[in-house]
Amino acid sequence: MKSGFIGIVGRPNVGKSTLINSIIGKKIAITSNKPQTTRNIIQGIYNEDKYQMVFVDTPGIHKPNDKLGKNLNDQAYFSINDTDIIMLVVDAYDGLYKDLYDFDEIIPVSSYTKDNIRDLIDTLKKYLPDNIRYYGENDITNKSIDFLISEIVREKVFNLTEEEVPYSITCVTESVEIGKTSYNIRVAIIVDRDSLKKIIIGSHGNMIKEIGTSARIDIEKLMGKSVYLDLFVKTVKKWREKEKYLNEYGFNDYKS
Ligand SMILES: Nc1nc2c(ncn2[C@@H]2O[C@H](COP(=O)(O)OP(=O)(O)OP(=O)(O)O)[C@@H](O)[C@H]2O)c(=O)[nH]1
Ligand SMILES: [Mg+2]
Repeated sequence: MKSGFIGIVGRPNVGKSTLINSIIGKKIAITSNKPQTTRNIIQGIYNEDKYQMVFVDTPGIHKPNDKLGKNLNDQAYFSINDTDIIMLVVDAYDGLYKDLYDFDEIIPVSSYTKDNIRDLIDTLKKYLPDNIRYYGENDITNKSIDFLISEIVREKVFNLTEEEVPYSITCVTESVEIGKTSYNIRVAIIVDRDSLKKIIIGSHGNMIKEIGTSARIDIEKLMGKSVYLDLFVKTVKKWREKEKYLNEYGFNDYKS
């Protein structure tokens, strides 16, 4: 048995979360074509008979302009200190930074076509330092179902809205109830000012309907059962600056 923790780091929007999903073979981290999508440290657990690799997705390192931004960088740096192997992800279009550092390995991959993903996994096996199983062999992430649900909703907002809107919201799963044939799930979309409520709801409720429909499809895949999804929008002024909300929404979990 060999095991270890592998930190996935890099600039925003280079494909870190897409890579972790491709390695694990399931969508555990949300992705978008906008920077700063990932806001939490998310572990993806890859299992084989004799191997367990814990991949740690991190927020992209960037120049912060609010408390949340600073916190995202802190999480990324924290997880670098806490892993056995560091995998720096760069966009191949930016060129391979071979002279940047004396890397042990450089492996070109595509998360879309899965080119070289197998090679990447096999190469990493050489560097695993531990010999215990950290998680059950059927576990794929350390995050709760509630967290994964709220992230799916946030992904839809990220992909369906523009400019500052994706950055001004967060999502919280308020309840998950098991009914006879389906789950009843309530998720709050938190905005930092009332004017954004209108944008999230959209004219005649079109936007929130679209967010809800696409989120429900992904949540049903995750839960394996039909889902009734109830979304509502709530204003919490300046939640990105308030320690209380950053704690409540899980952005300070890495400190404990
Ligand atoms: N063509 C191509 N695009 C990719 C690949 N991997 C990721 N992308 C795209 O790159 C964009 C960013 O992907 P993410 O996985 O969200 O990037 P990230 O590094 O996690 O971004 P942050 O969480 O914001 O730091 C998305 O539009 C992806 O679809 C790949 O292998 N090939
Ligand atoms: Mg990401």
